[in-house]
Amino acid sequence: MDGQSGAGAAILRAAELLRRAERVAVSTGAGMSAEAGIATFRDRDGLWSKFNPEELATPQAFARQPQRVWEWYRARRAQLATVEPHAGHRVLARWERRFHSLDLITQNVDGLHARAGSSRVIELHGRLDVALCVSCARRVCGLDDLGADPHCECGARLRPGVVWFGESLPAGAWDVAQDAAQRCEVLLVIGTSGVVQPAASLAQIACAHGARVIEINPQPTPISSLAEVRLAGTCAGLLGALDAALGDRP
Ligand code: BJW
Ligand code: ZN
Repeated sequence: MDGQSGAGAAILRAAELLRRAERVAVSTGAGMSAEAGIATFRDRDGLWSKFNPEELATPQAFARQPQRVWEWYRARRAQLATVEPHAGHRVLARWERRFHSLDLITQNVDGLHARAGSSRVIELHGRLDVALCVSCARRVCGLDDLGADPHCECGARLRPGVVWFGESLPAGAWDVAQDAAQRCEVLLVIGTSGVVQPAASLAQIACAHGARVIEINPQPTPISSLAEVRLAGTCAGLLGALDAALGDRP
């Protein structure tokens, strides 16, 4: 079954919830970028099936083996230069003009939402195209190859500008995301396995504040039980179908 077939009634229900909403929040995970060609983490062929997160995505791993960690991030940064946002990213970018307010929250580090034209993206886990000095406040932006063990002008080591396990989220990002979840009437959760905190808790927060939750994911997740509408399929096609079902405003 492709992303759209069999989902007609659910799409109409989701479109109805969205049509009545003024304040919408969207929370995306790695599944959002899968159709752009970027691997997810926890799917059968995902990154964590080939790599051990404890050896690559913790501050302890970086302290132990900075060159090994940078090798992995260099490969992912190089891949990022070869991919493009897909139609689903562009639908979400257009929706900034459709709703009174649209808060787009992502766990993704690939910057594809911004590249598709979304102007305000709350990035909870940082960005692959940023490197940070571990000592001073310097940020090095862009996808240039920084070498095997890059260092800052101040002499300290640079690290990937992403959030590893056990680290806090970027200053302010979690507060803004939490606020968006509390204020929205509809939360659309797309392509996340819903196991990484605190991002996964956005659905509970939204529900507790009276929002309706719509989930787009080919697989059920811990968030599914909170979803009033579950669109079981892939996001590029389903977001296109949802956009078409919404029609022209109003
Ligand atoms: C499709 C699709 C298609 C496929 N269309 N869908 C117990 C012990 C130790 C620690 C903890 C603990 N309990 C909680 C913690 C904390 C920890 C945590 O949650 N761990 C759990 C895993 C156990 N969290 C943290 O440490 C976080 N920090 C923290 O909590 O600080 C304290 C704090 C508290 C409160 C407020 C503020 C701070 C930090 C988490 C950092 C996560 N980092 C990573 C790596 C980023 C860098 C990098 O990319 O290298 O972030 S891990 C990885 O997982 C990445 C992702 O953003 C994140 C989430 O993954 P996501 O997006 O859900 O992807 P997948 O692969 O899991 O799922 C993809 C989904 O898409 C699947 O469901 C598919 O079905 C679907 N899909 N194709 C739609 N086409
Ligand atoms: Zn520095």
